Amino acid sequence: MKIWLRMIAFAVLTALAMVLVACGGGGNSGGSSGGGQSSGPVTLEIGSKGEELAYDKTELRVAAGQTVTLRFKNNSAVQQHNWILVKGGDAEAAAIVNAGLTAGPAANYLPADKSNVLAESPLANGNETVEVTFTAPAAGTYIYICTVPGHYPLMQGKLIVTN
Ligand SMILES: [Cu+2]
Repeated sequence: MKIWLRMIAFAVLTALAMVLVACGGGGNSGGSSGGGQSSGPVTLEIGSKGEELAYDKTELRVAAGQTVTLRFKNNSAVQQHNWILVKGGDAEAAAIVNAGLTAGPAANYLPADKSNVLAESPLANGNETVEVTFTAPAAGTYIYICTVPGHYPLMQGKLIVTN
């Protein structure tokens, strides 16, 4: 009987140890993704450059398919800004800005047709921080812009998406 009890106790302890190791291992691998295609979610921080019509970062990098949370801090006290990721180039960006002008602030200065808008932050008031989470598009170079009237083309940057 004692041998049986010992064997059961040993089995239970072994099972517990394996569970603990599995949990610890999972946590470790999650924290140390070494790049490549299996990149985990990422948070990018960007702000506006004081009272200038500019972002404080004009280049951001992510991996295709990566879940991206972009946190945008409006560092201006008086200006409104947003962060809009455009599908296309300067022509598409200008078209979005022009349509957004008519749409107004309630529509985040964006057209109703958002086929060329890949991601949009809410409109950030002075000293406000806003966020947007999106899936990084296919590899390539994309532009991000602010659609508040008069801010584009000054206020823009490049999002470089790698494989
Ligand atoms: Cu702006």
